Amino acid sequence: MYPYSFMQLTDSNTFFGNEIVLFHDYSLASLVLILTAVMSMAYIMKKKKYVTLAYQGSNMLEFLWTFFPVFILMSLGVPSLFLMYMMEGSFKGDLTFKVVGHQWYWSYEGGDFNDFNMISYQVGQYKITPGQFRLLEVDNSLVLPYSTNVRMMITSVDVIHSWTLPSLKMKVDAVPGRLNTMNIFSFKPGSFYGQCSEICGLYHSFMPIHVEFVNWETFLN
Ligand SMILES: [Cu+2]
Repeated sequence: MYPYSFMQLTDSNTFFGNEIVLFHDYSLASLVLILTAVMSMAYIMKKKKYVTLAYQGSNMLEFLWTFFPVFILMSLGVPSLFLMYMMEGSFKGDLTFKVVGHQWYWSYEGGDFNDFNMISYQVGQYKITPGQFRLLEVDNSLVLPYSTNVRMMITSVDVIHSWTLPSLKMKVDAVPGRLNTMNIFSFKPGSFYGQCSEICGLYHSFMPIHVEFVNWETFLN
């Protein structure tokens, strides 16, 4: 039996992540509202034939069923675009890291630390120790400072992968020949897991992502 919270999105650890969760809830509420309205109107029209006759040639009805859908679409579109530009903002972060997708592992390079170069493989399911997560643990996890703007540049060297961290509400396609940018800002220290989210071949399920957020002092020492 799962706790009730498992049915919802994971708790987010970024400011825009909270906005995304709110936007998701708002969209879902709008959908339920529309579905209820349309279904009940269909039901009423089927039951009472005179309703359709009473509104024939009604300008007010024409106006309303043009105005409300436009209003709903605007209320979905504006926050959606706003969130998209907020997440992909290309301002320079305090730190920059490069993430490279490979078949089937991730490698990380730190632009601000010339010699930082690391390969992150999954820990096989027969090698994990008690307390570790099956299929999610990696040998070298990426350590980042929390409460800091970190700019991640994501690319791939073979096929399309996707670098994803659900609790940071982050999902960026790693496309060969292209450098995609996204900012990370975690307001909490912690250990976050993710998985490649673009079907990339035989071992697609076995290239997990593990990011640990620590404070600056721990990060530098
Ligand atoms: Cu992949």
